[in-house]
Amino acid sequence: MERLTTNPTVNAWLDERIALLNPDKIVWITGDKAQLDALKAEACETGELYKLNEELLPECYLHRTAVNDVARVEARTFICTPTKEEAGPLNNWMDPAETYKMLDDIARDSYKGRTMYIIPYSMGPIGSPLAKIGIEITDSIYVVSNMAIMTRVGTKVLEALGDSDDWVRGTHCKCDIDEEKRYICQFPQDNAIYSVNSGYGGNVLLGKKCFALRIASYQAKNEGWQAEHMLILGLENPKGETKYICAAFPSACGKTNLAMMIPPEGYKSKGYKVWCVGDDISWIRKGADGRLYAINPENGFFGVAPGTNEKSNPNALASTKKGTIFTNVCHNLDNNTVWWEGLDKNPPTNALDWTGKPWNGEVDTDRPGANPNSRFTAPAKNCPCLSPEFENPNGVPISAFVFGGRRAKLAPLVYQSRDWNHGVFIGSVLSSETTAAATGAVGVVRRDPMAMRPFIGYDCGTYFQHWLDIGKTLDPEKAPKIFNVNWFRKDDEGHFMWPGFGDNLRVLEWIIKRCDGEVDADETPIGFMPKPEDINLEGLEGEVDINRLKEMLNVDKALWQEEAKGIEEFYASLGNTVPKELYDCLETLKKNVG
Ligand code: OXD
Ligand code: MN
Repeated sequence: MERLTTNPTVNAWLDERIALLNPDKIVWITGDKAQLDALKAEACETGELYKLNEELLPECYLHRTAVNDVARVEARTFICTPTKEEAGPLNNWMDPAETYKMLDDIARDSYKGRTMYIIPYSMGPIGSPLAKIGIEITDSIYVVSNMAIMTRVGTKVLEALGDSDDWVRGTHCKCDIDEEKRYICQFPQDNAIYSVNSGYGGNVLLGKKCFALRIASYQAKNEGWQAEHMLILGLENPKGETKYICAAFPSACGKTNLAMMIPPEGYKSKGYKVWCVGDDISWIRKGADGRLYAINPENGFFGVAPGTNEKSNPNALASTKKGTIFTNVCHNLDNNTVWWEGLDKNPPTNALDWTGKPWNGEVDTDRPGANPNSRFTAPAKNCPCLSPEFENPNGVPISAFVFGGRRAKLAPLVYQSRDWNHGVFIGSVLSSETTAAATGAVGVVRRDPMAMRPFIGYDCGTYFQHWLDIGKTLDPEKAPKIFNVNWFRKDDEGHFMWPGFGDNLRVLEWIIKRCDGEVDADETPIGFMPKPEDINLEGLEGEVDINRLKEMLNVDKALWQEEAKGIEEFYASLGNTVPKELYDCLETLKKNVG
């Protein structure tokens, strides 16, 4: 075999994998555009990809996954640590030795008659002190093409790796897309990921959730940094000063929309700008000046298509206009473009639905044109508000961490933690009420600590301890301030009280003012809250007035007593690794709202 590196650990691993998987052909992904284009052309011949209208959507493709393979599968995702305790109560666990054997038995000879693609990739700008390298092998051109958008791939990555052993081994085998034999396994101690019987994004683009969150969170604990499920945005004021915020939200809370939001008119005309550094994942480390710096380890957006439109997120929509791969959206046959629910009010009448069956545009919820979890994989460089700091190898300095979820009645529009440990407490009990978008009952509170529930690669209580430990290394003056937001509060009639989208900037502005010590706050039983007159409501006349805002900032003690009970139960379910400091915060909360 031709080799693109002399790295002995890479070559030994590849030799072992090749002997097991038995490919007909081996192709190293070099990162050259010509190679990637040729592969996509090949995939178009087999039907794996479909080339879209070159004038309207240049260099864009459509892919359909198997109908049984349209989302991440948490039930089939495993953390394989030597002991079950290391994986903790929130993860599925299997024994590493037994799991390797089982997966090898499933994957053996599965590349026969196929090509093995070797993808060297960097999470983060190549050579950045915050970046890390992985190698994924796959038998799917769809995976190669997506990885080439979502990460930095190719020969340059191998040059940066040199002879180092610090890289993540990723094996992906499509096999037969058999649900019963689908496994997404992480081996944190071995820097290894093994994914079989899926061809869907989150399960097979191994740099994303598998590496950048599950494996990286484990590495981060051992190496003194943080891998978080957080967007990064920069808020530039009219003086040209930019402050950066990292924010974590569970699914279906509008994270990509917040990361790319357009300031409301009054702000825009004054010169405020929002810059997107990342929409999903942050890798965070202390810099030489004692502040925390974050990079986005990704190089593209793997966004949910339905609901993305000119109003909800024009920047995301613009990002999909070139060099994008669409997965499981509706195919408009009249002009060979794509459509999804919520794009506009004109569904195509001559179309194929996401499964490839004829579809006539009848908006019938039983048979949508696009799968509700259909996606776009779009290059970050397409984003009109991409931060000029996107490629900065040292990352951006973080002023604030923001946690948020959907709580119809409980959480106020915004509040600030009393200190770092209290902020960790707030993140640790992050919760969201289920929406109709997910299966199961609507309105049920799901605890999703730091929005990391399916992504912590080790024990949850130990992860909380790591957050507390990071705090101990920071000068409180330099540590990011920690906040909670709730864009989804409802009034007694069930109407959302806050307009959301671009108007969320009004809340971010208050957050930055708090970080800069420019504004006072009221101390309440749950933390610091804005004085209502300090949230700018100019331009919201007729939508939100000061009385409505006061309602949104109300803390209902009876509801918080219930919440404290829920937190107590949640902590109890996590076992004895939940740090004492967090129980102390819970006691304070109980006392304050009792
Ligand atoms: C995602 C997710 O796809 O968090 O980003 O599920
Ligand atoms: Mn995510």
